[in-house]
This record gives sequence, structure tokens and C-alpha cells, in this order.
Amino acid sequence: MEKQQKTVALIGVPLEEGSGRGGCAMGPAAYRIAGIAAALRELGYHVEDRGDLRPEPAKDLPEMDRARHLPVVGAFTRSIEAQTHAAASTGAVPILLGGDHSLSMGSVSGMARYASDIGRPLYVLWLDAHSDFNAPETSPSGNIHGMPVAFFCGKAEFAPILPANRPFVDPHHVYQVGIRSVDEEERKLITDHAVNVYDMRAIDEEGMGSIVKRILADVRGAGALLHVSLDVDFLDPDVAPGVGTTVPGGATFREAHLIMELLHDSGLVSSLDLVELNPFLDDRGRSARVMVELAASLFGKRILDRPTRGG
Ligand code: HAR
Ligand code: MN
Ligand code: MN
Ligand code: MN
Repeated sequence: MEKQQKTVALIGVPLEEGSGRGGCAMGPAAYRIAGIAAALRELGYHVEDRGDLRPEPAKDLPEMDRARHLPVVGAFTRSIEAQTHAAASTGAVPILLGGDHSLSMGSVSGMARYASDIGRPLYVLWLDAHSDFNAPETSPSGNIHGMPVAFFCGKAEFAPILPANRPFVDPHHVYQVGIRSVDEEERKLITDHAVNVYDMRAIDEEGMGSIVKRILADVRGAGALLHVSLDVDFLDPDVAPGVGTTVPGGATFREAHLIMELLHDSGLVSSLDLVELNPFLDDRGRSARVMVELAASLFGKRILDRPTRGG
């Protein structure tokens, strides 16, 4: 019998207004030049490139000092939510080519709606130097890319961006790995809401493999879908310099690949964000290529075939 070919939907999100600087809008182009579609086709997927989203700024959303460029970010959120939900509903795996991290307000909300349609919970694996759990009232910068986790958990609403009855993600179903930069008030929020945070010290002490295996066991046990959100600054700046918010002491090349390999083997991943790539700050395309290599590992590229081990 012929194996059914899995479809991957590439959704370009040229959004940088959530980040407070220019450059992330060039991200989708950089991923295409780095060969993301070919890399996935080589692994046997049917790849549909759905082009770039270009919504008009939303006229019904206000300009806010504490949530900068809300009409632009909100318009993208609506369009990303709809496109992500539509792609997942046809059985495809949506990959969001960012774009700054505010795009996850739309992608995760769209996946949460899809998960609720099919009666399953949505878990989120957040690979980032930052917790991105600010609300307009707590943000030191007013940049919305520091707020998406609070938004999709229903803990930050700026103005009616999505319908009030949208499904939220339970903060306790969010697993953050690689964290090393958290603002003062944000620290209290992630503790109060019981977000599962594995900071860099936890990775140093316990090892990436054992942490990720534990997370995947939780997801499997819950019968959940898993959305993965990969921020370039999760990686050490020596590995991936093409990002506006570098923080020293990040994940190594191998730690990042190991996560992707374990995610692939788990078969649990339903959707992926690649965010915060800023090609203007990159070193001859290095960060774009690393992100494409990581995506390939997540979709099954491996060094050698391995015997199936228990657990
Ligand atoms: N916590 C800071 C703020 O809210 C910086 C957030 C930076 N976020 C990203 N994505 N680069 O993780 O402004
Ligand atoms: Mn982020
Ligand atoms: Mn970050
Ligand atoms: Mn729970």
C-alpha cells in the first residue's frame, strides 16, 4: 500500500511591528532562499507554499503606547489565526515563517480552535530565551512580541482582536525551554499561572534529552496536540546571530537538534512557528540556514537510522 503523503503548509508572515525594529519582515524570504521547501520535499512531504499574508491594518483597533502597532499586529493575528486553523483542518501541518514572535498570538489561537473542534487539548512547547508573558500593563517596552503567551492563555487582552469566546491555552500546558531573560513582573506572572519553565540552568543540570522526554511523555499522556514555537534567540548568539534580542548562554547547535530529533520521533507535533529571524542582522544567511536545518530535523532528517528503543 502506498504511504499517504503528509502535507506541510508554509505560511509566510512578514510581520516586524511587534518587535520594535525593522528586519523580521524579511524572514519569510530568507527561509525560502535557504531552501525550506526543498528540504521538506526531500524528506517526502507534499509542500504547499501559501505565500505571504499581507492584511491591511485593522481600523477597529486603537493605537496604544503600551501595545505598539496594535492595528497591524491585530490584523495579522486575525489572518494568521484563520489560515492556521484552515490548514490544520485539511490535515496539513502549518509552518509559520516569521516574522516576529507576536505572530504566535494568531498561530497558537488558530491551533487552539482546531484542537477544540476535534476535542483534544493543545499543548505548547516554547523554545525561547524569553517567556513572552507580558501584558500591556507589565511590558517594559510596549513591544507585543513580548506578550504572545499571555495573549493565547487569555491573560492579556488589548482590545477585541479575536472573538471573546476563543479557546485559550491552559498556562499549565505551556512548556518553556531555554529561558534566560524574564522581566520582574513577568517572573511573578509565570509563577502564579504555573507555566512549566525549564531555564538554562535546568538544561545545564538535567540535560536537554531528559527534560524533553519528560515533556513529551506529558503531552502523550494527555492525548494532546503539540504546537512548537521556535524563537531564533533560543539558540546561543554564536550559533544564530540573526536576531534583534540576542541573550548569551543559549542552546547549543546539538541541544537544539536533539530536541528536534526527539520531537520527530514522538510523532506529536501538529504545527510549528519559526520566529524572530532578522536577516538584516544575520551573518551571510547563517541563522536562516540553521533554522531550516532544525526544521528538517523536526520533520525527520536524521544522522543515522536508530533502533527503536523503549520509552
Ligand atoms: N521581555 C522584553 C519585553 O517585553 C523583551 C521581549 C523580547 N521578546 C522576544 N521574543 N524577543 O522572545 O519587551
Ligand atoms: Mn520570543
Ligand atoms: Mn526571544
Ligand atoms: Mn493540566
